[in-house]
Amino acid sequence: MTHMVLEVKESLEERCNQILRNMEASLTARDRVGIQDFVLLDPHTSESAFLDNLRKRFHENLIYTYIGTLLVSVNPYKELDIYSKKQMDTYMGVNFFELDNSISEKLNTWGMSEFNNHFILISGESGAGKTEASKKILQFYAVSCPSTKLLNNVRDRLLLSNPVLEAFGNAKTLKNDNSSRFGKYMDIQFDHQGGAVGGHILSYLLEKSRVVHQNHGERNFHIFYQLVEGGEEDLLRWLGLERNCKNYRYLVQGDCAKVSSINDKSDWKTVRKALSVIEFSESDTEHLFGIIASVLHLGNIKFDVDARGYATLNNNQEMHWLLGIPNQVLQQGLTHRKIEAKTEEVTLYLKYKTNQTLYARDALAKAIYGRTFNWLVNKINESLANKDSSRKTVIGLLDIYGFEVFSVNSFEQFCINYCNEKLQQLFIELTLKSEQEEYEMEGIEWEPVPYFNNKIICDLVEEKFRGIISLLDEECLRPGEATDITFLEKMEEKIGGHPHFVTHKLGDQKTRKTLDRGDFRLLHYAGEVTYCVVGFLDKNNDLLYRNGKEVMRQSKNAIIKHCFPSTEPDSKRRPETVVTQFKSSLVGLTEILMSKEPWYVRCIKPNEAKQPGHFNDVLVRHQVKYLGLMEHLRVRRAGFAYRRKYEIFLQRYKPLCPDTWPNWKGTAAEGVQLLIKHLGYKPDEYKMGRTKIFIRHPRTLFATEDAFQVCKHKLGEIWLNGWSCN
Ligand code: AOV
Ligand code: MG
Repeated sequence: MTHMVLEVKESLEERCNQILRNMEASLTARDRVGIQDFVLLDPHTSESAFLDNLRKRFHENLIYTYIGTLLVSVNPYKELDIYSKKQMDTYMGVNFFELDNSISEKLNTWGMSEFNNHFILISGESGAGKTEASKKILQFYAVSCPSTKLLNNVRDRLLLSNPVLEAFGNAKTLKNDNSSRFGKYMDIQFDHQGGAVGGHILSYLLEKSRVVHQNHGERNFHIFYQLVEGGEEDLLRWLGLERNCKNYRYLVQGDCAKVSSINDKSDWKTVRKALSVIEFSESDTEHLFGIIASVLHLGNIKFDVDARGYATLNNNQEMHWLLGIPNQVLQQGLTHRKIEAKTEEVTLYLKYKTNQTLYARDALAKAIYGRTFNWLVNKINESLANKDSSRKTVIGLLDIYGFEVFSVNSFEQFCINYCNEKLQQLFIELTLKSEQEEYEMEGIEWEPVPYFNNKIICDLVEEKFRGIISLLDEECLRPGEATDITFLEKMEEKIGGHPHFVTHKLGDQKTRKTLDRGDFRLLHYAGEVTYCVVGFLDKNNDLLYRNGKEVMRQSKNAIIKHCFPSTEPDSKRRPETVVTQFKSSLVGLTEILMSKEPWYVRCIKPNEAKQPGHFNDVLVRHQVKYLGLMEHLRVRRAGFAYRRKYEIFLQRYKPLCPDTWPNWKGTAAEGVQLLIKHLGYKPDEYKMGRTKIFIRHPRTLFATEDAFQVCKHKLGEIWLNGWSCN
């Protein structure tokens, strides 16, 4: 046994030396290509030096740089040859100090070295590369999984769920030609051998308003254009569609149906193929495309106006048969509002004026699309469900819409930016704040690193009774009396003094920029955003009149039937508002994430022009600032890359020392002390806290882990007899 432990120790030293040699080699290359881990830069790195390093690497096509365990990624805006299967294979089983420029090497180290559940939080502003990063990560896991027929099946479904969800949930905006208009959290489930055995997707607040309205230069969701441009002749004929996006009102408001970076025809083929792999039946796809076509027809419905200004449906229309709803019912639903009678026996129908009819039509289109999207996510989840209930390791991937600022910002941007504030808050909690608090709690000497805590902005938005969400909901409860302007006035009254809130009335002293009367400005962690208050109440209420639902219940389309079930209560109570539902779903998401081990990818957008090779210093510096990267570096550099409870550390690594293996009778802390002495840890490499060991550099841990793997291999027999170290 002693002999074996000695051997392991030798291999540990050799491994440490090898890692150091590789790091030195990487240091000599640094002048040209920059350095791949900021932690290795000069201890007094300035923001300019930080930027220089990012820029150097960007121009060498080295888009990934670490800060310890955080990965910084700069969008190259061009395809790089670093994601091929061959490249990915090179990274398997190798620690990240030994390689350059790979997202997968990092993942490999992160992945399944310990049997914890992990999540990867990918953040950055719109167009910074979050969705691409999440796809690369998924691809890496898919490629690195063991291959069996069953596993390949799961792999293909996991991979192909992406183009489907992107078709229905992404759209061209002014910031990004493939902008995510919903939030996505995906769990990938692994078995003990590292095979992906299943997955599950949670989606967050789809930007439904895009179905009926797009700003100039933007598009509706990709799927509409894919169907019209790429749909097979027979299919289009059956759906009553013409091959010309310009003919559909819901597709032309942004005046940019064609986008040079997007090939709707080939994307259509990909989606078709993906749907079949995810096991959508013929009838599912028929019904699904029937709905997409119906939404387009709905947008084109014309109304006549009678002598008294009431709307009647122009009769020459052919949409009714698509959803299988009798024409009469549809007409009634779109032009009349059902009024709740107190006695229950009498039902009153009020005729709509034209603008009300248009409102009812758009509300219906949004509801149909939104509910269909949820159905789609559920359907994909059924296909990804893990059939085997044995213990799984889970890796969660979070890819949400990034922080965005347009020239006019509305309720949608408010929700998206609020969500980004929450994620920034989570990041701060888990890194800058808790990390420093932990050192204090564990009695580790520590020079505090100051940072901006955006909790003040989260509170401004979500605090009970006086936060913006509460005030908005309050106004939504006063139909007929409240307006967007009374909401604005209420904010001025209740939160006017807040340092992150400005309106026209409150004066310009805080930002010195003019504001219109209908605007309010929030000073977000990532910058100022001016929101136009128009439409906030309406979008937050998201009312679909009761008879809209009733109409849909008569549909013969199976998906619509499912989405508008007759069991859905026609609640007399008001449903929760959109933003309150969103707030609760973010609380749920935070809970999921807090139960897992976090890893971070912080994405940076190098320029606004979406061009390769352009590195805009001002833009990047701003992102480096608000993403808190310098603070993170300071904490990382002065701190410890790895920490574990003594018990867990000892349990895993005790076979590496004859004094602790197989049984150790003393306290866990004493055992760890003996163990690391035996392994030759240098005094400045670690600290012993009250309950945990803290290890400064990952390389020390990697070497220990490698030695453990060798030992595990050699001890295989004994292992099986019950002295498990896991
Ligand atoms: P986002 O997810 O962060 O924005 P994307 O991941 O969609 O941004 O990236 C925007 C575009 O940048 C992509 O469509 C690609 O053209 C390019 N790109 C990003 N990352 C890479 C990469 N690693 N390699 C090559 N091209 C890349 V948003 O969803 O709008 O917040 O909501
Ligand atoms: Mg995205």
